[in-house]
Amino acid sequence: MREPRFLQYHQVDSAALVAEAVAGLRAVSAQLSPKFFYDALGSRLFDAITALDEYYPTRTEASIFAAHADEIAAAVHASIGRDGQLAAMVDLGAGNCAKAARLFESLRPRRYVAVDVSVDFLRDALDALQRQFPALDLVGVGLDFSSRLALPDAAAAELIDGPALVFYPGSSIGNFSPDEALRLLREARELSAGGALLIGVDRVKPVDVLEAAYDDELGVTAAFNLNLLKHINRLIGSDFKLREWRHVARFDAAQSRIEMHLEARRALTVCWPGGERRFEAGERIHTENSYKWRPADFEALLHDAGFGRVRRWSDERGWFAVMLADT
Ligand code: AVI
Repeated sequence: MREPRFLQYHQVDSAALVAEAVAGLRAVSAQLSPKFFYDALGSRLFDAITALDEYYPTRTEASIFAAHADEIAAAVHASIGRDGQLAAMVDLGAGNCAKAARLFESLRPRRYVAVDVSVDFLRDALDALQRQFPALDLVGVGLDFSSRLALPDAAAAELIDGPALVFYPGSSIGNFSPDEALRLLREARELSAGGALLIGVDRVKPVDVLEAAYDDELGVTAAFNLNLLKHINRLIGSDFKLREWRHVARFDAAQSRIEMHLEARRALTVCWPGGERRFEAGERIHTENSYKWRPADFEALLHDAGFGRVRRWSDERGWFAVMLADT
């Protein structure tokens, strides 16, 4: 049996993370990057979010892949397949690799390249996948592609040795602003080496549905948002008290995005070694944007990024879209 290979190109630089968090707290409008959600507890809370009744994206996307599996596979093979096989499938933000693995039988990739910020997240998942798919060439790549998506030249030449399918599910593209999304899509097109992109995109829908998805009755999303402050306390030694903050999630129709914030319940001061920040009652820390797209606008973005033909699948309610873009 083959063994998965692991390549780490990104080391987490904790001094840079501390500097980023402190700069965000000192900014006139305080902000903390959504990457601070994902400590060990935050990742588990996100998994719990995906199981909530109100959080429709994960289950709706899965239903689209299940309902249109054959059609999607046929479209991928018609675009880039060779003899019914794909040279490579590159999974961005692969996590537990489950979404990609569900497509292996229909897509039949020769190589699966799972990209995530740390290869350690990928080890267990790839070891288990190798037992299930002994002939598949499995590669885990540790890379933070949030500011730039590119493999070192030698790795790209070795791993992407034919037109590849870049897979970016889960509406993670929604956590990028339109300008950042355009940059990432251009880089994904480049990485595919003449292949295609299969991407999950969350659609604009009634505000009550959107706001409930990001402010659920059980308070799991509130816990996910507040947990960021615990992570920051550990990272920079600050003294955020979670009971003094409340979770806020609102849809901004003009920007077509859900915004998540943490709001101070009263006037307070947060201290950390070497600094402090006063917050007035009601003052907020901006923690996340989640953009919702009209399919025509997202298709236009794909064309701006250099992609050609785009095919699209949706659910009956028109809440989510899976798009396949040819290069
Ligand atoms: C990871 N990302 C696609 C999620 C979203 O829907 O924007 C993160 C999330 N934030 C709150 N709930 C889920």
